[in-house]
Amino acid sequence: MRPFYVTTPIYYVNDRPHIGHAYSTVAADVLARYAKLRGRPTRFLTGTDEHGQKIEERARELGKDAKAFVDEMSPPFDEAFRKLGCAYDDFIRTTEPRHEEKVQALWTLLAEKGDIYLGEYEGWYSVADEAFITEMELKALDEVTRSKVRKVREPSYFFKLSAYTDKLLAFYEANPTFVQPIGRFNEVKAFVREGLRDLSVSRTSFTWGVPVPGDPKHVMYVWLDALTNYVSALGGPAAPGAAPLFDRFWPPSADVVHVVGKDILRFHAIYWPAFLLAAGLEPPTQIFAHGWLTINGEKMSKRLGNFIPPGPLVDELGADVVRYYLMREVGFGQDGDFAHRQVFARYHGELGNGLGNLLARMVTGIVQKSFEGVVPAPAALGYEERELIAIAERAAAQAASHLDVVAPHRALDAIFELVAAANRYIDRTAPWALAKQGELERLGTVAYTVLESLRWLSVMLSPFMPEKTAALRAQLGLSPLTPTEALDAWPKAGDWGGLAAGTQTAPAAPLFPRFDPKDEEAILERLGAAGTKGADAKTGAKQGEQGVEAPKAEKATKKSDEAASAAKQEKSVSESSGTIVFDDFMKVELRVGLIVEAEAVPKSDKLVRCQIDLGEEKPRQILAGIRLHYAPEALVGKRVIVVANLPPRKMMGLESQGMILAASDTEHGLSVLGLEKDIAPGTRVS
Ligand code: ME8
Repeated sequence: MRPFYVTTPIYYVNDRPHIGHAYSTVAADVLARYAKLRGRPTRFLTGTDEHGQKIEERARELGKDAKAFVDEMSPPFDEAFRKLGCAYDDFIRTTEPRHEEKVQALWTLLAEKGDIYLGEYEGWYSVADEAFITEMELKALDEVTRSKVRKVREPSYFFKLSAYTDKLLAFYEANPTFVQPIGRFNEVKAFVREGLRDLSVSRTSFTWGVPVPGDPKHVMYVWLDALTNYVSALGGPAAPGAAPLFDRFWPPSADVVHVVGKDILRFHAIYWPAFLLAAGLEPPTQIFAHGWLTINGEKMSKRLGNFIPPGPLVDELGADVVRYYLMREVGFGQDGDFAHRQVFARYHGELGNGLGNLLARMVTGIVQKSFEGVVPAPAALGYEERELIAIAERAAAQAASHLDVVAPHRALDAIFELVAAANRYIDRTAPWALAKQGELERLGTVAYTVLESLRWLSVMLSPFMPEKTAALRAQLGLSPLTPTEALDAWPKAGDWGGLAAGTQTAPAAPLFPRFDPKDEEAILERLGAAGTKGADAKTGAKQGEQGVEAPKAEKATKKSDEAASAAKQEKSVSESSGTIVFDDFMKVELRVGLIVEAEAVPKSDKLVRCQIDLGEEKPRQILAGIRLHYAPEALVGKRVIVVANLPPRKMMGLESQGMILAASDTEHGLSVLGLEKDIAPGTRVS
């Protein structure tokens, strides 16, 4: 199996760790845990970026020696990430000798190649972003960042970035998924196509950095230093055979994904591959640039005092709830909002009512009472069981394919389809009634089917919630998962039945105990979020994407203004017109359906009986009052939108298992809602 290496940005130690840092690191941890589960040799790196003018100045402001300052500021990052359950293999600090040596080695390779020359830099330098910026970019900056911009004129070494314009474009062409999401890749390409200027890669006006080999008056530009961490942590650059980790986990041997925020895409997608190409090394496989988080609709800023440290959240809710929320709330790649009240909404809804109840209903409710806590053997499988197994198989296949392309939010969507389906299955098969009637054989089948679904869920959710899934497995009587290299543990079609009948379950406290509203308010109070709005004020992931041109401070500010005003607008709408919250909308399960059969219902002039493929094991029968507007045969082959979670309803003695959406007006009559593209049957509409 192909090795996998995933990294986070290394974080500047001028500040304390906050939820934005946690976001990138948790995402990388999920990817690493997933790869390990699939049996891939996996390595996961995070760390801290400790050189540069910004940090030197911060230490000076505090009256501290720079080294003493970074030694004090780096460990809290490690602690915060560990507390979030992030299981990296290495934590690199750029002040470590193992790193500094390799930065100098990379410099030497670039110099030997003839790509470095001595000149003079005259222009603007943004200390906040540690970036050389143009006059135009300067104008676009917000006030705070602009106040930290310096006019610089100093001797400087330059890297011949201009010589890499065409090489980079050719590289992008040959690697069409090098940057994700694709919209951001297009912006990178457009930027490079404009032509690149040589890049200043050393500074002489301060000393807190890695000395340039042979000319120690210069320290290296902090981004050349920082980017090198991805290889220095593997012992590279190094000749083949000299650094086993580098040989194993850097291309061409491995797939490498750098998870970064969109604010630092330019450095990763342009400078970094250019340095590597110049040094004769392969660039990473992919840069995934995720979006920007606001907090309760506001930009995180010192002024607002809303830098949310992850620690107190973890103390109150546990690491897994925070991890789950971060991965679930915002489409990975899009901007979004971290809203404290929304954490509770998801906690109570999907985790408590969805997953937690499923477990409790079965393990504590049925298995304990009717089977003395022992997993029963299933008897003959009926349609309901086969349907649930098909849903489990589909969820597993879809979740895997989403995780393969770094779409953790979509993977969770797919996985929670199984949670919902298993709960529906319980509702439909009514195990309590079976218990009452003493139908133990049938009850055994139902219990087994739910327990096995829970086992599948414990595997698929383990990258997201390692602790909770271990607790879930313990209740099922299973030991924690131990990913093994070369052994793919992801559930697949044909794996159904892995839970051994006879296993002794171990009912325990609820996985996601309920907080009553008073407790919830008390927690919010302690987290300093009592005055924040609920889910209806959330700005969500609807915001546009940002370009790569402008430095990050400007982007974040502009974005947050939009976010804040969007939040305000949404709030006033919901207060004045009784709109529903987003979660209520999501309760309606809209799906793409393909009409495979349609016939008129005898004795009815309105009803058409349709068989609609919803991606389930067999088509559903749905009755629709559309005969006056559509000839039944004209409906066959149409894709329609179906409300898929309505209770079955009888019409003219026939059961209808859903509803087709349609609109009508007097001019056109009725039209069923369709799709412009052939989206697969069963796909959720949202
Ligand atoms: O840029 N939303 O470090 P940094 C989402 N040292 N992600 C956020 C975020 C937010 N509001 N705030 C921060 C640096 N992040 C350099 C990196 S890499 C070789 C050197 C995350 O401390 C996001 O991943 O400013 C962003 O890219 C990173 O923290 C910036 O961290």
